[in-house]
Amino acid sequence: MQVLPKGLRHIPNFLDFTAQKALVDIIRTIVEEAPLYRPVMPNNGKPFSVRMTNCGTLGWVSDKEGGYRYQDTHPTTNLPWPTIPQELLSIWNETSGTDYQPEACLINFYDQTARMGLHQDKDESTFEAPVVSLSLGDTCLFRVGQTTRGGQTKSFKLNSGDIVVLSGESRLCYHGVDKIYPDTSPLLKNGGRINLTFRRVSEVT
Ligand code: MD3
Ligand code: FE
Repeated sequence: MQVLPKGLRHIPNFLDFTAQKALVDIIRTIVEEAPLYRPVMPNNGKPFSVRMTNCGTLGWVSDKEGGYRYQDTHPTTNLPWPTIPQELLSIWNETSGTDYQPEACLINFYDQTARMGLHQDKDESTFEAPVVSLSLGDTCLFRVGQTTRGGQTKSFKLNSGDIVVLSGESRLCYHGVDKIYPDTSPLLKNGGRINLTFRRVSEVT
């Protein structure tokens, strides 16, 4: 009986506190150029509890009219997304096991009450490439299930500095964030959690 999907790799404490601090400064400069905004659900327009922005040639967005998709500009500034800084590309290069680069880095910001329901990441044109995730700030309770809704799920905590690499079968598994544990990390002045997900969107040729 296998609960954790094949291909999921959790690397606790990949970054030490000093390296985490440096990345938070880098993320701050990205957010100055591409401010966090609150996406809404397709169809019903219900706002996400998570605020988001992106860097890369493509960024993930959601709105009522256009639905979930990738686009090359920020939805409120209409400017191209900032490029992915080398310090972030290095994380992909050290953990993804690929020799190509990600196109999108989605930056999710969770305040202490934010959550993300169980979903699959299926808006990319390729599922061959892995997804790499980095957690910063407060600890969360993360849940991963199977490739079909309603399958068995397993929960575990993701701490600041942890990496998760999703490749192979795990790439299309349902997953979500059930809760943030307030005040579990001193990294972010006002608390909360940042998650970066690096993604390949278009096919690798
Ligand atoms: C497991 N973000 O942005 S990242 C998302 O912590 C998203 O913000 C969560 O799910 C967060 O879409 C989880 C880790 C992650 C990313 C993709 C996965 C886990 C995954 C794809 C398949 C299975
Ligand atoms: Fe996801």
